[in-house]
Amino acid sequence: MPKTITITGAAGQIGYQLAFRIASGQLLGQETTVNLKLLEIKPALEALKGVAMELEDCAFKALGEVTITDDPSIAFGDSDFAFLVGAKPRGPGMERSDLLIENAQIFSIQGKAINRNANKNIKVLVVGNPANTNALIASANAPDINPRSFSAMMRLDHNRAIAQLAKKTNTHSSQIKKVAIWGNHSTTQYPDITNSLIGSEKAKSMLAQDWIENDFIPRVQKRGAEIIQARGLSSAASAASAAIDHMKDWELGSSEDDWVSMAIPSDGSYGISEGIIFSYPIICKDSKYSIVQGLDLDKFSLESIKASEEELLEEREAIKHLL
Ligand code: NAX
Repeated sequence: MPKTITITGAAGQIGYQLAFRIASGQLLGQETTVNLKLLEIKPALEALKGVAMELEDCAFKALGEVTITDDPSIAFGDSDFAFLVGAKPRGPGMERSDLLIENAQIFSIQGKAINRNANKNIKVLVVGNPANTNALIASANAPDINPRSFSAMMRLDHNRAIAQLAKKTNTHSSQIKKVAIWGNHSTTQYPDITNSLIGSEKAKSMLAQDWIENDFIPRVQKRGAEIIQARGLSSAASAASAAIDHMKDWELGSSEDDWVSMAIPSDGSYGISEGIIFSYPIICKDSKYSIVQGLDLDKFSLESIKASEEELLEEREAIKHLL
């Protein structure tokens, strides 16, 4: 059965990476035909046409039809998987609260379009920032779709944490397991290695607490800014790669001996307010996710997690008229 995959902001940096990787079979494999529905705003439609032409020129085996549009109801028509990447960037003099409100409008329109037009079992990944609260808005505007279908991307933060641990311990990233990112995709996120393993050893026993608190955690939290500083542009290929990791694991299952990090609607686990889109350690199986339960959280972890929860509650308050 062919699958319909929507990408919003498809002419942007991340969209340009994502579309080709999905079309080449890196999400659902070579044997599943994917029909891409690419959404952009009107001024970017010409550029999007160029993206569609390049997709055609790749002659990918797994690619079916490509639709380009600026109409959300067309873009989300029969959608099985949606990557909500397009968002308004923070302009000069814009406060974080202005950014929230500007983007809130976009995600409320897209939530309604998903509700009316998508497959009822759709899986939605919000990448566009502020991703967690945008996912909340989209979900609230799609009352006929299970809220568990909406998630926000923390996988880039998760992968960044793994990469930093591998570098520090001179190991390969494949040897690092059970990293968790808790909270919001912002600098309040809590990269947690309390239960992480490097090979068969506890990461905590190999690393100084001072390095964890004063080097590792802030580095992961601020890695996005470090990339902008170096590249002059924000992370794009790594973000698209993380988006594929997120959706692929959700659909096909994550490794049995490992966790991933996904921001999903809180069910109250670990005392987090219900409903906010909060990142937890997650296991995916049978096309569903579940929160890893029963972890001990020390005082430092609890305080860090609470700070990120507070921020998400403030964000929810700022856009409550759209919920
Ligand atoms: P770009 O500015 O290159 O692309 C965004 C695209 O979205 C543009 O082509 C724009 O025309 C389009 N767009 C804007 N409003 C739209 C709408 N209403 N409907 C459809 N398309 C619309 O940004 P890019 O570097 O691709 O980043 C996209 C988003 O990802 C940003 O919000 C960015 O902050 C966010 N990120 C989130 C990450 C995460 O881990 N959650 C990491 C990477 C990235 O920074």
